[in-house]
Amino acid sequence: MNSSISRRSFIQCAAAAALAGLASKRGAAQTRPNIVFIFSDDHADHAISAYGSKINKTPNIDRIANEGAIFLHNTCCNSICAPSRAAILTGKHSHANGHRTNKDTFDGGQMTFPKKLQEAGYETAMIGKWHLKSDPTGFDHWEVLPGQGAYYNPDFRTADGKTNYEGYCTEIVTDLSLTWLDEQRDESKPFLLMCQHKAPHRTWAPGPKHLTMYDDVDIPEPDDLFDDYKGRATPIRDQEMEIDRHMMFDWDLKVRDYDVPDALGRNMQNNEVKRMTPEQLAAWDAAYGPKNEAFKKANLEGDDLVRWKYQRYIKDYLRCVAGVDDSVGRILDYLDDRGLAENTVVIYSSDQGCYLGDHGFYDKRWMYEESFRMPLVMRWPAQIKPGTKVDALTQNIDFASTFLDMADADPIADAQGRSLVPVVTGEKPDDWRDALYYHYYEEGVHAVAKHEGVFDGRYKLIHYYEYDEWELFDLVTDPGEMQSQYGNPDYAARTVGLKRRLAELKEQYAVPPRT
Ligand code: SGN
Ligand code: CA
Repeated sequence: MNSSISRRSFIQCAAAAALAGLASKRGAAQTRPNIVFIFSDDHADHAISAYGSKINKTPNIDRIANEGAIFLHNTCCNSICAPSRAAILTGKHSHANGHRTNKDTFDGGQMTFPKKLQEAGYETAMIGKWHLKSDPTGFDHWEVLPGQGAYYNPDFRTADGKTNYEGYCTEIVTDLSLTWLDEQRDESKPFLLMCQHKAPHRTWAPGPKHLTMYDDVDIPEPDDLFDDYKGRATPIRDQEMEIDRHMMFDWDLKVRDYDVPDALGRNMQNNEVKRMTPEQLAAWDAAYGPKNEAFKKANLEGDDLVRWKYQRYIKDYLRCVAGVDDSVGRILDYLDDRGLAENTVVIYSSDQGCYLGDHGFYDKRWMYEESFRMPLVMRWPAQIKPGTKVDALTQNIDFASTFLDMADADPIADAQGRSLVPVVTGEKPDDWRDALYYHYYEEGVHAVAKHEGVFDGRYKLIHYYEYDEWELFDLVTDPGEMQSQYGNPDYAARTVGLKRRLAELKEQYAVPPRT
């Protein structure tokens, strides 16, 4: 592919940006902002230094937070990929947009924020991981990975068919995004660019530039890497997402030719390795080969083996994150170079959080903090004061209303989320929500029980309704959610109150009764 971005003069672009801004309801002098929404897959906020990560640095994502706002209590309504993306596009909970699990197909006929932006005169593009099965709607331009997509030499789907690019996915998605910004968009219009990375999703395959990053350090372990799953309801003991028991040596941990199955009897061959060019494979083997030999010689067992698996997992995950952070830097630099930074909102987020050894897990799905929380940082020079910290309870269903508000476009009439613009510009409405609703519906891979729940900023009540079991956590006294207080008489009144709040939220959002 052509990764060299042709350069237009600063003056030409600045003039186009000025023309693009029509007089808005926000004030005649102000132009409608461009929106660059950078999104990744499974990037937990505790792997972002702006959120206080103890394990890595993300200087470019931090730049957005420092020059704009960081949301401290942003969450997803359903901690799984496609449902989170559908909630973002529609501004609605999963039951209302029809996308409850990764197995569903997105109804692209329904109203979404990109469609509303188009109606308002925006040029829209979607590049990277889409994962909603149906073709994207509401975009003037789209190039998406089929399904989960591949890290190495990925295929893309476009309106004209399939294409393939040689290289590393995060870099290719960035190149395609910059090419659209620089050469393909209609410069007479304000724009929405959705730049959506596959990284750092399983199987956490780092790019050539980061294969040996962290080789000489030990990454700190979470306190609950060896969680015994006591003090919680039954489902946490029945899951299949433990680093110890449910990671495959070849597929997940990149130890080739090591014939030891996981606790489920599996040891599949890593699919990325099969896609690589000889040069890519040589670089990969040069990076992993000696480390794998040392691992085999060490004959690790028990906790030492778990610790080794954690290090291999977290380093690969963080190497993928480093690629995403580099991409953010390239996009910020591009906006600076072209004089577009001032009138462009830049947002960074990810479809859900992820367990980074927390509770001994990888993956997501639970309402427990590490995958319930979604990172959200936002820079908008004209409206957001640098260093803004948002305490309000916010959720992915708020994104659509937020983007439409920023653009002064019509809202989605029946959206269930609310614009974050007042919240982030310091005028939090008095009637801002005091509790969040959550509902996870999927069955199958990783064996996480269906559950719904409510979180009020301190207390979290979770109902595993197919088990008819509950958990109640006080995040102030038990931030790690290690000891459920459900059934503890000291929490009886609190439990009644939270159950009532859960019922009210279900009524407010018109959650259909379970059949
Ligand atoms: C794949 C992964 C799972 C992951 C789901 C959903 N396996 O099936 O570990 O939970 O995707 O992830 S993999 O080894 O094939 O990657 S999601 O983010 O798309 O919802
Ligand atoms: Ca995901």
